[in-house]
Amino acid sequence: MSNRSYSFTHAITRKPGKSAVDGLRAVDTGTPDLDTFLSHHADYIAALKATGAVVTELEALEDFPDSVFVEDTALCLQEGAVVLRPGAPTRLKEAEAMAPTLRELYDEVLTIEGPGHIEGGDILTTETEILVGTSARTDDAGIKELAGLVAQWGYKVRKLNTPEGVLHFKTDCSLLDENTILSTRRLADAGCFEGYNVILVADGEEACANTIRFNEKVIMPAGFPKTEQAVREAGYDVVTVGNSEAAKLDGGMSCLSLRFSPIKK
Ligand code: CIR
Repeated sequence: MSNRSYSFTHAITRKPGKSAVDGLRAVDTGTPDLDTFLSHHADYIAALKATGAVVTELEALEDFPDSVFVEDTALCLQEGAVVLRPGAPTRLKEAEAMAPTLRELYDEVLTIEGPGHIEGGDILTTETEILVGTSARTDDAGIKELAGLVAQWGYKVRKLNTPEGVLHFKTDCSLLDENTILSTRRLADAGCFEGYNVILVADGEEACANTIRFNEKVIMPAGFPKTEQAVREAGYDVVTVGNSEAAKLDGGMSCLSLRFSPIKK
């Protein structure tokens, strides 16, 4: 069975900078501690590498407090990458800063030119389709432009709604395998995962719905024992990584990397 949606040879990460303390957040739950953030970030990279991935580790960009959350800057597929257009004004130019790295790794790099906006946190690539949630950061025009670009590589884009008050579509869901999605109840109840198996995160553990499947591992944030157990019991090989500091900035496991296997000509 093909599994291009979670088998990856490469990842890109970016170190959190000192300016991360000024990162965007919906609710202030305290200032992230940079040393702890750096230590969690190193654990995260080690978890990616342990699956066999080559990780491009970029230096911090102090001008962009949220630039550790590289996922929002690009959509990485096998055939090429698309530089996105973040809807948060303070993050718009982060995408441009990622483009040279993508050009080193891919033959083809396309760009969302606007006027629409789209962030990677709103995009869930499954084996058969690309699901994109509209949100405060991602609008219809951004989704339409993305759909037009990726059609040339044979991808279908399906537009959905991110639940009200939720930052990104993938704040509430993750891909576990070809047919299985980990989701919060509120997102699954919206009916967007028909045809997929859904594993629900435990009530009260919604903050771990943002998890990643990376090769043979499911990388989950630490501290969500009921959901971790459910995912293990479903047969997945789980590794947990501390996420307390990224969580203060509404960030989780997917936000911290771009994951892909570029096809080089
Ligand atoms: C932001 O608000 O943009 C960052 N503080 C968090 C971004 C999280 N990214 C993601 O879910 N893909």
